[in-house]
Amino acid sequence: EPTDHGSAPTEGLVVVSNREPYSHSYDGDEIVVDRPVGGLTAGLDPVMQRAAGTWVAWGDGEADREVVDDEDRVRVPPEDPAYTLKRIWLDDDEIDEYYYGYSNQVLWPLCHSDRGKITYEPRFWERYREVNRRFAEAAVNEVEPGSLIWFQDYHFGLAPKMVRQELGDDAMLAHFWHIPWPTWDDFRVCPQSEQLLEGLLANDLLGFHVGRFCAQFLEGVQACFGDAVVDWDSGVVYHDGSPTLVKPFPMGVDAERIARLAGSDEADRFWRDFCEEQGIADDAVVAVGVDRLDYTKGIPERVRAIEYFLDEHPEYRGEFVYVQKASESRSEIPAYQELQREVSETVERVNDRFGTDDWRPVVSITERLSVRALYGLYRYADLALVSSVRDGMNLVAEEYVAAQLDDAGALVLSDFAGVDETLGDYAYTINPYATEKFADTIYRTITDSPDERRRRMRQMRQLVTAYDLDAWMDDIFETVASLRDESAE
Ligand code: GDG
Repeated sequence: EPTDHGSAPTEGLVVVSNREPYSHSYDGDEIVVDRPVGGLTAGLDPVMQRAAGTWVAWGDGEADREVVDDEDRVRVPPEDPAYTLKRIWLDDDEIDEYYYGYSNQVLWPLCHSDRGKITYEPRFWERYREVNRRFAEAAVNEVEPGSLIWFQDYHFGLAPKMVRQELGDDAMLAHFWHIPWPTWDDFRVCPQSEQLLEGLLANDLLGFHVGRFCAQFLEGVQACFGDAVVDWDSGVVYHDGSPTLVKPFPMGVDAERIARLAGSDEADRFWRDFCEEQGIADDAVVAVGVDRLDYTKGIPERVRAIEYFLDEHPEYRGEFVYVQKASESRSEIPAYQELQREVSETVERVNDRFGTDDWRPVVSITERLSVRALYGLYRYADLALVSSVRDGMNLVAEEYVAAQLDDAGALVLSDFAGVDETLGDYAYTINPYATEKFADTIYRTITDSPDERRRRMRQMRQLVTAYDLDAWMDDIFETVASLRDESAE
């Protein structure tokens, strides 16, 4: 049943994100459109359709250029146009320096408190600023009186201030930062820490997944600017202009849709075929891990824990299978190439050590799965292993829970993932670096009574269903609406 998004803007919403909600590509000579498959873009699409606003995003690829008008706009969805997609083109240098450079080799490791992975070059920063300026200008061109501009993520740390300078106090600006915010001691490593904080403080509302990230942001602002005043009860910070409300909004998933698709025939079929192809026995204990291949996800740590588990519990050799669905990501960046090597070497070692003619402890899949296939994998896996060393939220944990139609599975969860704040009381908690305890927890999860596992899963399913993606968006839009009311008083 669709929610009505009571406080969602009904006109003039402008969304700014790096990825686009619809992308066009060539299928032979024909141009086809790929639509949003999941997560935020899919969830926001119906809101945008009702708000009839504009989505500003990076247009990637040749076919994307073919379908736009002379202002680089295209109306979407194609079959029943309801809103405007405004595409921003990035040339090779911009992709290299703004996207792979500042966004993913400075801000990403910085915000995940991994300073050893930061590669900083002055040209990255220059380009990040230029690209932020281009997106900001595009957003400014799209606003109508009363518009809300909603920025997504760390690609746009500067754009809010640029927009504010153009539009003044009348504009309503909100930003959701999807990754962690580190302590000030970690953040001040960044040569542009001050400019970034000022960029973000131009927002009326700044959202993070959990309270800890909000507190760390506010502490940073206080440490950086002598004149900043933080009201810790409300989360409002005053610095150089209008106030910013900093508030946690733990992101949810479309739990109802996931459950529906996890129960589909395609999901069943995928699972049956998959087990047959991979030689996974009917009564095997199957654990699953689903990630982008990213060094924040704790993948080598996870495989080492599995190795330790098989060392300690030889009775599970031949019985336990770990299915790793890891998709290649940001492969242009050396740290990611390094990780790919480390993961495949670790997997190979474990498979060589324990594997037999008819059993492989680790089954790796790298190709992208359809959502139905993915939800089938979630549904039938006995446990999910989420072992991030840092993670803004981690939607995989929530998706796994949403797909547990029989409440039979168990979630092994790192308490370094933001989602631990939501599900931590009922998940089996681990520290990904504590290999022995991680292995122990896998054992405990498998050997706990089915009743205990069910009890935990039922609680988690309730949480994930109650605070789903729609609830998350409503929460943000309601907060914006209340800020509007306040400023009108
Ligand atoms: C960032 C933050 C935060 C993966 N493989 C396939 C596939 N996926 C989908 C999953 C899930 C998504 O990718 C991954 O989301 P995560 O939340 O786990 O991680 P990040 O990509 O790092 O996202 C994170 C998130 O933003 C939202 O704010 O939670 O902390 O790092 O939805 O299902 N989907 C399909 N096939 C695959 O093979 N269809």
